[in-house]
Amino acid sequence: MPKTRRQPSSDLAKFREIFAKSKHVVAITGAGISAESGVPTFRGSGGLWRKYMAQELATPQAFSDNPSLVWEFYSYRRELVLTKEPNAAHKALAEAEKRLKQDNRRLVVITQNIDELHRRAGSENVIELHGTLFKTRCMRCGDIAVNKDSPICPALKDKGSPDPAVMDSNIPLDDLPHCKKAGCNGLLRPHVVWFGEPLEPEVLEEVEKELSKCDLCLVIGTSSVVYPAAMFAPQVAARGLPVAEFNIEKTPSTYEFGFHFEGPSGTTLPEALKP
Ligand code: BJW
Ligand code: ZN
Repeated sequence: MPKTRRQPSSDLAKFREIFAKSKHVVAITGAGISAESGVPTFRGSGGLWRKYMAQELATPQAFSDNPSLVWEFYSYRRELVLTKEPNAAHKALAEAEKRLKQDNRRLVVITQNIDELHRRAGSENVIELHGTLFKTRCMRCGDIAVNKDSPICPALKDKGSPDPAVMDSNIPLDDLPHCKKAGCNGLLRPHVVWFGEPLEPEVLEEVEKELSKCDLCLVIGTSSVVYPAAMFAPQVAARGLPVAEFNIEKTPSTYEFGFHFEGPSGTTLPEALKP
């Protein structure tokens, strides 16, 4: 016998009643929220993991095998994101955060995205689970530095994204980004979380704190398949709290949530969060 599934509600008026009374809102976001800004997702049509094998670009092994190839991928994405702007969904979250704050209420964004579009939209309470495209980490001294250079180094200028048919790149190691700390000169890597790497403990502690206090959770534009992020909203739902998903399609977690609003978040979210 198939398990009976409880259909989530799409009653916007009911959601808005709950939102109006909520004191502490957590919004978990993924690549889908930036899709309407022109940033590719990972798993949907046109997604990066449809074109590339994740293990060839987003693992520590991939970086140690071919740092030049991995840097091409991240340098291309840095340059792309610099040409993009936050969309109506990013702005709706930033505006709601400000509005709630005036009322001594709180909205925090927990994002899997590394594009910084939430910050550029004006959100202040942002937890970046998987790091950011615009920080580097030194493989030798561990220094983490903000880096918005465009291009990040001359050798990566106009390199484009890796060719999926070739998946090779041979920029000499010396020409890749290196640490500027006195006497170090170690190879830099993007300060992002790859598969098989743990998320930073301080980041997870912050997430835990926010989730334990929240009384409403929004899940926006994520396929909810990558852990640990995929378990955050189901944990909130399991405490009997309202969770609302905004996505163009259903996900493996949809039936655990109270609300599901189907459609592009640039349209559905501003409507749901408007004053
Ligand atoms: C729209 C829309 C529109 C489109 N409007 N919606 C437990 C069980 C099973 C596996 C694991 C487990 N625990 C750990 C694992 C392994 C692994 C994992 O989860 N694997 C799964 C794939 C099975 N996790 C890890 O390895 C993590 N590390 C970890 O857990 O460490 C533990 C450890 C402890 C101690 C020692 C060692 C390890 C790390 C995960 C890192 C993920 N990294 C990436 C790439 C790096 C950053 C980058 O380059 O960008 O992060 S992978 C990629 O997926 C990226 C994303 O942040 C992440 C999530 O993707 P997201 O955001 O959900 O995007 P999509 O494309 O999947 O979905 C888009 C959605 O939007 C879709 O639903 C669309 O429908 C929707 N959409 N347009 C609204 N307009
Ligand atoms: Zn260094």
